[in-house]
Amino acid sequence: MTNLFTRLLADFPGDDAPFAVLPDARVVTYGAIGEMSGRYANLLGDLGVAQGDRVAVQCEKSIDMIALYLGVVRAGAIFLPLNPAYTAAEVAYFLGDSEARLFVCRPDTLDALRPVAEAAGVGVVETLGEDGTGSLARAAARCASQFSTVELAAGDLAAILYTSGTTGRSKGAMISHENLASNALMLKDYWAFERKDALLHALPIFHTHGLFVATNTIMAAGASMRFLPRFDIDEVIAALPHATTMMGVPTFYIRLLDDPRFDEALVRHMRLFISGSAPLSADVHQAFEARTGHAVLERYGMTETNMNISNPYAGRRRAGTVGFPLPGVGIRITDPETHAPVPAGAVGMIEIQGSNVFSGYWRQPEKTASEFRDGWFVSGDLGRIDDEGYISIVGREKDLIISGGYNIYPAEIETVLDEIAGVRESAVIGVPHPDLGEAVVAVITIAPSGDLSEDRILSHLSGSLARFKQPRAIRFVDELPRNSMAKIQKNRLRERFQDMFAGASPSGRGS
Ligand code: MLC
Ligand code: AMP
Repeated sequence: MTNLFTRLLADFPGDDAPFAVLPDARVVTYGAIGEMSGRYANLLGDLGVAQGDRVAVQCEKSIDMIALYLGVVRAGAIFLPLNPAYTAAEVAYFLGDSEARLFVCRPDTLDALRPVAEAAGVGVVETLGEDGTGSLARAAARCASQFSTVELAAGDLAAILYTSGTTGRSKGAMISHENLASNALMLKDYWAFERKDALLHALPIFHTHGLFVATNTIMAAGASMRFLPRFDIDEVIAALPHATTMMGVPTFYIRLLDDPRFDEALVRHMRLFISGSAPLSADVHQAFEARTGHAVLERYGMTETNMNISNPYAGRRRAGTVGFPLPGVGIRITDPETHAPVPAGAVGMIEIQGSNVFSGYWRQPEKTASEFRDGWFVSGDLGRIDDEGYISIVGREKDLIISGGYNIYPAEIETVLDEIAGVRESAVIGVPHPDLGEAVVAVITIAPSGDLSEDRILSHLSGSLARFKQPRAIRFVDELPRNSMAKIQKNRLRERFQDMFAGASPSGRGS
């Protein structure tokens, strides 16, 4: 019984139990999602997708996309979700690198993406719309709903999620059935999810948080979700009275606090608010508790490891900390150079071990080897354990920006900037932003003869990089600060530009 699907549903709540309540009030039961996933699993076989084949999906959030995810898992194929914001150039890389067998895109992007998929060698291209339309959904409707879930070995892969890197190309994190099943079953108990819980689900489902932490944990508990297409403040406020729990990135909580309708009465009935994917500031944590009486439960995870550290459900949830190692997860804090454990209370590299930790990066053995030390995964995050055992994330050794819960690697943006004629040098930094936590800013030096404007640079980037990675501002400087080793001192740039978004209100979010 190693298939993730079977393990998540080991304590099956019954065919009639609600699984998801959709925005139009339609209720999808556990029986219905089981049948939908069975149809997709049968269809995959008809399309020639075999066990271990990659199924890349770039679609809007929908219940059919969840059913497709479960169908892929049941068939023993590998689910590879892609952010709908990715450009054709970005998709081309993911399809080629993963050697996907099937690519599913939105009906309205088919014309643009079919040639991209064909050039990448993908054999089959189908479509799936957010309203359950598209060639894949039509074909699935003609398939049998009964499917015998494939038995697998624990290490077999369920998903590949691409994460960018500090250098070079994006890496596909290989995530197994065991990684996901062990984490979801543990989280269900640790966060006390029960059948009667209803999770307000406004996260995207192409990432760890919305797909694995939210959806898998709900299935493991036999609970249900209020399934919203995205975080829209009006829809979230309308859905809160029907939910018992919510999971979100810090931007969700910042936006809720910025809305006067969000008050104690609206959420008095709620059991739990969970935050992760980016740091929740102690200020936001305290403001939330003052407004609602609820202490947000902050936890820490990664694509490569799922969830690692969490504040307690029953004990004190400490603002500015991520809590304790989760059951079955080993955490050690080490010297970044020597990897020897640091003295108690000192800051060091967070290293992780456990059945939640991925097996490596798709076809990048050297990269995999360089991120593991003696069987411990080196997170790139810096942390400290206090004398009560609470862990704080105090910084990152990796050059990474987290904007609204999305990871953005400066190196990727700098590479595209440096290709622009007239750009001499670039340094991309994260600057504090009241809505997104951090916003991307590019600091540039241009050639003496160059007459590059901010608009020209941004329009060049728009063809290559997803919108969320594009800088919110460009700053031109004569010289980039460097240390004695000639390395750009990004900390000095961050200091110089740290107040540039200080005046913007959370709801005035674009700028
Ligand atoms: C959207 N935009 C962003 C952005 N999201 N820009 C920077 N960072 C982001 N996160 C762009 C839009 O394309 C738009 O472009 C402009 O910003 C304004 O959009 P918006 O309407 O304000 O954004 P919105 O659609 O409301 O989205 C913001 C958000 C969303 C925070 C609700 O990004 C979101 O749901 N984030 C969650 C990400 C997540 O799930 N991360 C988990 C990763 S897993 P334009 O063209 O209009 O200017 C992980 C592991 C773990 O990290 O531990 O969980
Ligand atoms: P991702 O690669 O998208 O999975 O993002 C993982 C990264 O998000 C981690 O390595 C951390 O840097 C960051 N992260 C996740 N949760 C938290 C948190 N609660 N506090 C601070 N950083 C976090």
